[in-house]
Amino acid sequence: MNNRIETVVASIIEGVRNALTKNDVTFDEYRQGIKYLLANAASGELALLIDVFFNTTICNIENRTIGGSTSTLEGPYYLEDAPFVDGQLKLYQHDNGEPLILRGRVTDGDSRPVVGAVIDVWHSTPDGFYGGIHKDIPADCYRGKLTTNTDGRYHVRTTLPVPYQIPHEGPTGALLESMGRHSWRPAHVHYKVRKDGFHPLTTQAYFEGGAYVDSDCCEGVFTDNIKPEVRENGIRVVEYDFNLAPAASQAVKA
Ligand code: MBD
Ligand code: FE
Repeated sequence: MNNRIETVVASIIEGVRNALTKNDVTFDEYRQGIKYLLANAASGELALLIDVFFNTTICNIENRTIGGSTSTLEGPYYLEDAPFVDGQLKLYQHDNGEPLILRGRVTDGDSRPVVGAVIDVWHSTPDGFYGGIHKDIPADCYRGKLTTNTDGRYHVRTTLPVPYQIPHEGPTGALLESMGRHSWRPAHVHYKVRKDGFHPLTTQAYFEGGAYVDSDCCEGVFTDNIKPEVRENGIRVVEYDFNLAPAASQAVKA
């Protein structure tokens, strides 16, 4: 018997029962719901469906309990095995997206540099897909691991991501549509920052003034994540510093 599972699952069951009761859901609708979930799972979109509605909730909890920089959703397209890169993400074929530099500094709770932190960076292709997830673009494109230097700094060149429409031919898009919601996310860059002794930080950068920054279908945009449009010698730069909370604080709220 696992008490944590009992507590959380019992509470989820209660929440679902309340929703069914409140809306006088019919047996027919109940069966339709089951059919929908089975079809969604069969299509391989279950992680997407769950992330769209619930990943931000988990981030809000982390932001309340862990400290460090603001975390936001990982989404379903993180791949653990992205290659280490040196200064440049691999682009796909005739990429004529706008050049973009990502850089910044990783620090600890005392503003000291975190040296040797590993930062996974991943983002959409200039035509709105993810390497290794959609179409023909290989998994090592638009993804890579960076390591912070002796000053805690990182930098990498890539091309500007674009607003991202979550797969809308599938059951997740269909559900959003029948709810009268759109299926777009603002253009974003994902980051996952890790170093032994610290709580991992998963977050994203959004581009100030960009489409859907105010109406992300995943509700994952927090003010701290919105970065101004900065150019250096004509090239777009996103400067993003990350502050890591100690790993021990994971246990604080047990
Ligand atoms: C994404 O690219 C994403 O970042 C999230 C959170 C959900 C779906 C697709
Ligand atoms: Fe994404």
